[in-house]
Amino acid sequence: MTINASLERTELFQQDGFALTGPLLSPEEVEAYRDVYDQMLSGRIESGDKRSDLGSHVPRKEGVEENITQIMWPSALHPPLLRMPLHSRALAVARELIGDDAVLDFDMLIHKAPHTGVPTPWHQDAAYWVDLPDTRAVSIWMALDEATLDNGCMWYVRGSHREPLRVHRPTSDGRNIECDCSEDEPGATAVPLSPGEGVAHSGTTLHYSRGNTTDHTRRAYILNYRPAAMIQLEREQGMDHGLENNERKVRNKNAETAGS
Ligand SMILES: O=C(O)CCC(=O)C(=O)O
Repeated sequence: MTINASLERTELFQQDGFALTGPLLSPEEVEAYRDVYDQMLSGRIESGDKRSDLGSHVPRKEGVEENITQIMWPSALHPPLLRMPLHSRALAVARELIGDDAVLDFDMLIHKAPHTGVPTPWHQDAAYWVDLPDTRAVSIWMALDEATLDNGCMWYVRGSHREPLRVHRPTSDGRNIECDCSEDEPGATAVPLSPGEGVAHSGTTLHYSRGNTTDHTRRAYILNYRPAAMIQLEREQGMDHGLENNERKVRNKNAETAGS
């Protein structure tokens, strides 16, 4: 499968802060990723402290392991993923969108099991990250299931990447972060996707997803890219997105809550 380099996609990304990538995987390839994904969810491939609950601030219903399962660094936990097609295709899209010096910073899985019903809190990714002199960053969010309004497709606020970071605060249990925003915000846009399709967003684009209220699972694979020199700067400051220490907090001074 070839990825069409399209000027339109780059322009949309710069203008809106997000843009569809189009198909990244064939149906057969989607099946292969689902297989690895499910082995991670079941624990057959261990994820240790890289696994956490992005919705842990909401009481879990009986029998629910996590409201929103988040597994950082699947490619480090299971290196064969690096040789599967997604990484090279997503890298090509990332380079088209933010420049040829983009390399993989980290990857992650975010899963919403049927009827867990917990929204991903509104946030801008950059609030989780240390402030860097070059802020170019792109996340490629790829659906492994049909992503719909009711199972938690992504929502973005068009143009929010050009505004200052909002103040972020820890979620009520202190394990994740959030900011004020809603679906009523001007420019808020839902992005339903088919399996194997992706959407790219910048590090400063406001986003969230509804809880999964359906009978079906919502699996997403997310890959984050930024300039190689900035990754080196991050790592020098101990920022590795959970590879060594999976602590999720406000790190960007521009997004700090007064007194937190
Ligand atoms: O999958 C989700 O619900 C949230 C994804 C997200 O926050 C991200 O990709 O940065």
